[in-house]
Amino acid sequence: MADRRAAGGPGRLGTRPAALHGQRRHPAPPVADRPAELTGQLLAYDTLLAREPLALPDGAPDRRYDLVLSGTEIGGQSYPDADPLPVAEGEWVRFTMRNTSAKWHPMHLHGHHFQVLTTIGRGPVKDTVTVPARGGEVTFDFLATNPGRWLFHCHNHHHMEDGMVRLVEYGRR
Ligand SMILES: [Cu+2]
Repeated sequence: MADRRAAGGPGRLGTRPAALHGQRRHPAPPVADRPAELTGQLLAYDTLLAREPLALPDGAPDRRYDLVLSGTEIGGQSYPDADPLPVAEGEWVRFTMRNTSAKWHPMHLHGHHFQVLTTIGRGPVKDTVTVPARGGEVTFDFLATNPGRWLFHCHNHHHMEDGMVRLVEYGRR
């Protein structure tokens, strides 16, 4: 007979290994089950607008980078053999990323929030954005108002280890 003290009781050490070894309390649902969430609307960047958009000025960005994401490189360079992406304090900077690889890349910029440019307007404000595989393209804008040496990298850490890292670097004017 199973020892109930070992199988239950909040806060008792040793209960989880027992649950992993055959004492399942929540059996898998039937194969035909379909969670209600799957019939909902799938949100995409193009369906979201920012409640609090970045304070971007009128006109056009001061600086643009068009960056191909290859899976090991950002803009043709692979860290640590990669140049920083220079910007200047106060600039409005636009990054356009085009993913030529077969993997999705969640791209993360340290030290800033950026605003995703979408087909319906001023999209979500984020610090990480996913660029879909096989030709996916995402553009975002940020304001260079936080001088420093900031990592810009894929947040899949094995891609990061393969070199998908650049620095965004600027000082005070
Ligand atoms: Cu990646």
